[in-house]
Amino acid sequence: PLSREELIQKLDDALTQSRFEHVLRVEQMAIELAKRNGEDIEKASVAGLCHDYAKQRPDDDFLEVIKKYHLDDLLLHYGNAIWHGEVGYLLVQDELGVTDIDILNSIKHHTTGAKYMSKLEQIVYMADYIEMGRDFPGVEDARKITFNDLADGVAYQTKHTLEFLISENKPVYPKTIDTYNAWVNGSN
Ligand code: DGI
Ligand code: FE
Ligand code: FE
Ligand code: FE
Repeated sequence: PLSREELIQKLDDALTQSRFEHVLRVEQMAIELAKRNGEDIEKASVAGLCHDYAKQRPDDDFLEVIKKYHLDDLLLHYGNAIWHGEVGYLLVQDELGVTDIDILNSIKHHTTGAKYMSKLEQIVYMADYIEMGRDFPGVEDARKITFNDLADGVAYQTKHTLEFLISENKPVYPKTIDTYNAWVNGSN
């Protein structure tokens, strides 16, 4: 596997400066949440660093991976916002040599969440939302809630993201609804 230094170099090459700085902050927040929740620090570091690796790739790169791996045609109705995680984790696997399935799932699910999320998946989903560079109304509440209880943080983000998508008339990916039903409504 690549060392942290080698990973950092690849990410610096793949991302804009501001996106690169975001992934470094997500790494720091993922490590903080891992410490608070008894999760593996090294895995949190790698997952935090790699979560947005594919964010700046052209659409054609994702379409190629969708074809190569025979992924669900449903993906074709969405775009980069969904692809960079849901498809991008395969680029992290193939290009960065990450093999740990928990890390790969954390990257896959970092935008939409999922019905079932491991501790590490929850950590990356939340670290992306509350990293110290984020400043949206409610981010302080989100940090407080997440530091107190990771699953409560997942519910908070999921509810607010769904409200945001609806208010903007954006298409909601089915997995985002699954996450809502499992983590917010709880009756799934
Ligand atoms: O990559 P980041 O900007 O760090 O953050 P992200 O990957 O969590 O989210 C990227 C965007 O994706 C964000 O504006 C919210 C949006 N998003 C989340 N769920 C859905 C979605 N967009 C659509 N269209 N559908 C979804 O279900
Ligand atoms: Fe992302
Ligand atoms: Fe996110
Ligand atoms: Fe991100």
